[in-house]
This record gives sequence, structure tokens and C-alpha cells, in this order.
Amino acid sequence: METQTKELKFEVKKKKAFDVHEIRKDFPILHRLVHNKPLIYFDNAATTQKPKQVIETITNYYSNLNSNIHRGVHYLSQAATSEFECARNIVKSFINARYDEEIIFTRGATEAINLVAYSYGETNLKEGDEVLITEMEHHSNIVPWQIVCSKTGAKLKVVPFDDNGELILDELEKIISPKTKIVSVVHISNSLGTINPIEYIIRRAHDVGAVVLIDGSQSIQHLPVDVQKLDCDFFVFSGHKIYGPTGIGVLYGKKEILESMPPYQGGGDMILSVTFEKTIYNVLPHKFEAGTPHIEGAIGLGSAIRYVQNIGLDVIFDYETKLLNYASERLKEIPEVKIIGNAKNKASLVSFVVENVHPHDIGTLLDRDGIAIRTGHHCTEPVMRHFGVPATSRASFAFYNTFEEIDQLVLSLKKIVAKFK
Ligand code: C6P
Repeated sequence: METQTKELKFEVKKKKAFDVHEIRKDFPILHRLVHNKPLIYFDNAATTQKPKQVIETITNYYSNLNSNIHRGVHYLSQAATSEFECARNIVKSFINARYDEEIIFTRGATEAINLVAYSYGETNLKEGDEVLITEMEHHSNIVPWQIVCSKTGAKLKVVPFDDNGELILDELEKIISPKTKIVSVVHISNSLGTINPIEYIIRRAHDVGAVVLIDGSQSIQHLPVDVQKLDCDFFVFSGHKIYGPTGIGVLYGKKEILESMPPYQGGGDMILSVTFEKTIYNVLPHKFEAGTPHIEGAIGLGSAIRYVQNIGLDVIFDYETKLLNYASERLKEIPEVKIIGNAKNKASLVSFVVENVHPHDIGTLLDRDGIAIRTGHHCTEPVMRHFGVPATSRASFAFYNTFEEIDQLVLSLKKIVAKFK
């Protein structure tokens, strides 16, 4: 179908050499002041900022295309449907799924995990079965499994990590068994930065006949993901962490598994026919997308993925690793700072505690210097408990951050430490 606007065609430009100052021009928010200081945005693990290409795509959608999808014969409805399905295809290619219908749009990673827990978990788990997660999961990958275990009588098993923040694989070997039916593991920890050996975990899960869900909330924006190569059964992520809008996310699932699962919610679009006696459900992916979806969210996500593809995830990973290494080294200059999470394989965030200063004070005082970080338990209370701290400060980096911004962070931290001495 003909598309209405130039921006919505998601043109792939030729990759240029990485130039952070050029990149920053694409992000309007990075040029604003906060408390009269230039904004330094180091809260990228919570949510990323949006390039003007994504903002324009959404404006364009509402200016030129706004319409409900999958149900109109008129031009706008068909054009919006085409853009929505085009976004699905972009996601499919981005993570190398086999089919478009393996991509289910959800509200985010949280809803995607809940969908699997309720639809797959409730149907397939029974007393005596086990669900295996890790000690470093986000609450989104703990609580849904606790709920489904309490309903089915299955048991939740937890693989611990060591004091560097690396999973203890010997413990995994002790816990995993033919009783394990579902393994649900975070790819990159949002509070430690650890990159987990998911290839190994997926293989071991399949050895015992379990299905595997990978929580890619903190990996999709930092490194290339190939779901066929990984051979995971489910992969979830949120659009807002990869420079796209909030309220849109993705559940990837292997087609044959998704086909075997019952719907998660009932409503419009997920049916083929309804009588009071019987409803016939729609085919994938619509079976899991009840109601009017977040249309501009999906289209905006497509635009964000195109943006990231134009830079290249390999280039992004390389640059962000340099930022991470630089930050980790510079923070060592402050003896009062202790980094939490020292795994060999880490992605671009540093969690830390500062002697005698509460993380919330750190966050508030850095904010006065225009520096946005996150403080708290990062929705990973078991991680905080492991280290015996109530909270950490977390600086998380994106490809639009600079080494000079890290210098500013270190300078501000030194001032804070001196103040509390
Ligand atoms: N972590 C952070 O600041 P939602 O809220 O559905 O977009 O993502 C949930 C989620 C699931 N798994 C991991 C590993 C995550 O990091 C997150 C979100 C944010 O670390 C908000 S708590």
C-alpha cells in the first residue's frame, strides 16, 4: 500500500562514522537546561530520550494518518494499518524472528512477561513443576511467576549470583532438572549491569525440556539480538528503553508455542467470530492483541528501531563500553565510592554506594548540577538485600552521552563527598 508521508517510510540512510556531537543534535531534550545547568542525562536504563525522527513520526501519524486499524475500508484506516504492520515487520527483522506473527505488541516488557506467565504458565504448570528465575531479576520477572506458582502449585526456584554480580552456574546446575518447566532470565541486569550467559542457560533449559523467556529490557538497546540464533522461546522488551515511545513493548514467541497458548485478554480484534454460545479466536498475532492497540506507539517504535539500525548496534555497543570503562575508572578516584556489580561482562551502567551519604542525597545533589541519575532499589529488592544496602545510585549511559559528561559526574560527586566528610 502507498504510504502517506515520507517520514513514515522508515528510510534506512547509509551508515556514517559515529560522531556523538552530530548524534546529540537529533535529541532536542539534551539541549535544555535543568536548574540552569546543561542537562546531563544518565538515567537511560529507566527510559531513553527520543530523537526528533521518532517525535516527527508520531506527530506525522496524528497529523496525517490517525485512524483505527484492522477494521476500516477507508483510506486512513488502511494506511494506518499498513504502517502498524510495517512496524511489526521492522521489529521482526531487527531481532531476526522467523515470522511477523511471532511479534506481539504489548504495553511493555512487564505486560509481555505477564502474558506468558498467565497464558503459558497457567495452562502448562501443575503441582510438582518448577519455574526457574535468578536472584537479579527485576520485580516484573519475579512477581508474575509468584502469582502463577501460587495458582498452579508450581515452585519458584532462584539461581543466586556471587559478590561480583555474576550468576553462579554451578548452583544453576544443582537446581535445574526435568521438573523445571519454565526458565525466565534477565539478559542484562538493570541494577548490576551484568550481561548474563543466556546462550548457555537457554541450552541447559532445553536439555531438561523447559521453555525459556529472556527479559531483554536492558539488552535490546545495547547489543544485537538474534532470537533464532539464541533459540529462546520468548523474548520481551519495552519500546521506551530503545528510544521509542512509552506504552509499547514486544513479546516475541516461537510461532508454534504462541499458537498453542490461550488468549490473555478478550475483546475486539482478537476474534474471528462471536456468538453468545461460542467465540472463535483470531490467528496470530491478533489473538494476543485485544482492543485498539497503541498504534502511534508501534509506529514510533518502528521509527526508533530504524534510527538505531542507522547507527548500528555494534557501533553503539563499542562506544557505550568505552563510556562504561571510562566511568568505572574515574569513579575509582573517589575512595568513598564503592561500585556494586563488577561482572566481567557488563553493559553500560554503574551502580554505586557512597560512604556516609544516602543514595537519595546523592541523587538530589547531582540533580542540582543538572545531572539525572536514578537512586533506589531499581525494582530489584533481592539484589539490594544481597549486598546489604537499601538502595544504590545508578548512572546509566546511552550513545548520546559523552566522556565530558562523565567528568562532570565525577566532579560533582567529589564535591558531595567533601561536603559530607
Ligand atoms: N527497569 C529501571 O529503571 P517496563 O516497566 O515494563 O517498561 O520494564 C520493566 C523492566 C523489566 N525488566 C528489566 C530488566 C527492567 O530494567 C525493567 C525496567 C527500569 O531499571 C524501571 S524500574
